[in-house]
Amino acid sequence: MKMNREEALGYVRPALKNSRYEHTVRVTDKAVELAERFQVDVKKAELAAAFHDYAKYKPLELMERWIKSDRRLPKDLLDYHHELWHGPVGALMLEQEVGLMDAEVISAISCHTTGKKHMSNLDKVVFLADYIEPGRDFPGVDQVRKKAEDDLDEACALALKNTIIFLIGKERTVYPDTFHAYNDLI
Ligand code: DGI
Ligand code: FE
Ligand code: FE
Repeated sequence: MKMNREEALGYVRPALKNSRYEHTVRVTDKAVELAERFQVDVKKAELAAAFHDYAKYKPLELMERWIKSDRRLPKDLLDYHHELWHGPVGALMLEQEVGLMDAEVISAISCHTTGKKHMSNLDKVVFLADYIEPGRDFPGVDQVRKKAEDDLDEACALALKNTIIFLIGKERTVYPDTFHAYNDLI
């Protein structure tokens, strides 16, 4: 796991659309800023953020095969929206492809969409950076940005609350880990 920022971004770039790559660069910058603020390992935050959406455009059938065949991946992912798959599947793909062995980085990539119970501060930094990067513009994001200036847990709790309310408003399912993450922080 000896990759720097440029190597990691260079690795993910061909796997992403341009706009998604630009989002990834902004998440990486934001994750570094948050890691410095909240005393999280900056290099790990940078690497996890650079890689976080790596599997975003992988074919659904490929991701489905990974979920079915790797026993570390929860099978219930298949019962929920495929939008949730790219984190957990991407983390394990990267582990295999680039020998990204660091368990903390794998965890942060894995739970960046849904959160989970007992998130580490590294998990929270990547989750939050993805939510508040400057290109994001959804209702309530400025309030989360304000909280992120001084309280990592409160900022994550608010982001999770917004996501849960948004999903329920659209009558979409909410993955249980999202509730676990929320309950844990409240
Ligand atoms: O990959 P990004 O677009 O950068 O962001 P993301 O990984 O946070 O994915 C966001 C999408 O995932 C957004 O459309 C909302 C959706 N989402 C997040 N949590 C849940 C969820 N969808 C469902 N069904 N259930 C969840 O718990
Ligand atoms: Fe994502
Ligand atoms: Fe993202």
